[in-house]
Amino acid sequence: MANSFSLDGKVALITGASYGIGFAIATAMAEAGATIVFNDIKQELVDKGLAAYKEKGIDAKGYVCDVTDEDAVNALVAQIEKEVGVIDILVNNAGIIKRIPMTEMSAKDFRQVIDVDLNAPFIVSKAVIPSMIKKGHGKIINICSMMSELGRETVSAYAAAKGGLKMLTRNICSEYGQYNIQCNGIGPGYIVTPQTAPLREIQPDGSKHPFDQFICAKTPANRWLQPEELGGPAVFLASEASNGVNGHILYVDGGILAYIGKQPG
Ligand code: NAP
Ligand code: GCO
Repeated sequence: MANSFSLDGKVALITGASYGIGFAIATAMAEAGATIVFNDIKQELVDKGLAAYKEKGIDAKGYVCDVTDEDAVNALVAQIEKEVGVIDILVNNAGIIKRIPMTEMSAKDFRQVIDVDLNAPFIVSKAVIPSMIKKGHGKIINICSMMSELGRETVSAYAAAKGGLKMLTRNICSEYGQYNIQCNGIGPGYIVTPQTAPLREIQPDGSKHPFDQFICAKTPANRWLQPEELGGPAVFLASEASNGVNGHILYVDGGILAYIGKQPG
């Protein structure tokens, strides 16, 4: 049984994986045997990532690439195929958020979030699928969100993108399942990373940020999750153990979506 979770001999590309969730997923995949390739938008982030992987004893390859740039992505995938091998596992992890009330948000900002969080997973998936078809298998994991299901104030673009990403996941499954490609999503709950740091800032009086308290009250586990808690679910969805799972969003949220929330008082 343990062998079906092995990623031995597999090449995994994790986008935007210098730190945070992408780094934790890549680390878990390396521990399961995969060769790790990642990209980030700036050289300094790639360098930071390479140093962090090295510290963990992982021989990762890092590249600078903006995932919204189709020509750059096609060149990256060709370079990886030449230097490392055909990509067996793609994790569309790179993402951005802009927390702005919708009526104050410019269309330019809205488009930028959609570009990184939705158009880019389309661009990168499109670039890797032809070789996956030729090789006879492939795994694509899209990093979705609570906002693939729920809305909240200030995140209209992010929610629209992550909701769209859930449906892109189901469509890739529908269109390419016949080629033994499984495309699934992971919907992280509230995870301790720099992206969510502003929501956890200690207040001037030393108390917890109201949003921090709100999330704990909404989570049966009563806490934020750590990036490492996404490692096991990601390895499962990248491995043969999940060959029958396709078009599914696996929410790793400490139970948020199952819970009405703690009653006040
Ligand atoms: P993050 O700050 O979103 O990390 C994403 C990485 O992608 C960063 O290194 C970022 O670079 C990079 N990136 C941004 N735009 C890019 C582009 N155009 N091309 C290439 N790389 C780009 O941190 P995270 O919290 O680990 O989030 C990872 C993923 O999980 C995102 O998709 C996020 O939406 C999703 N997620 C996060 C949470 C959470 O609670 N943290 C929950 C659910 C889902 P910069 O540092 O320069 O921006
Ligand atoms: C926010 C958060 C979320 C999380 C995550 C939830 O402002 O509500 O940033 O959107 O990052 O995606 O799953």
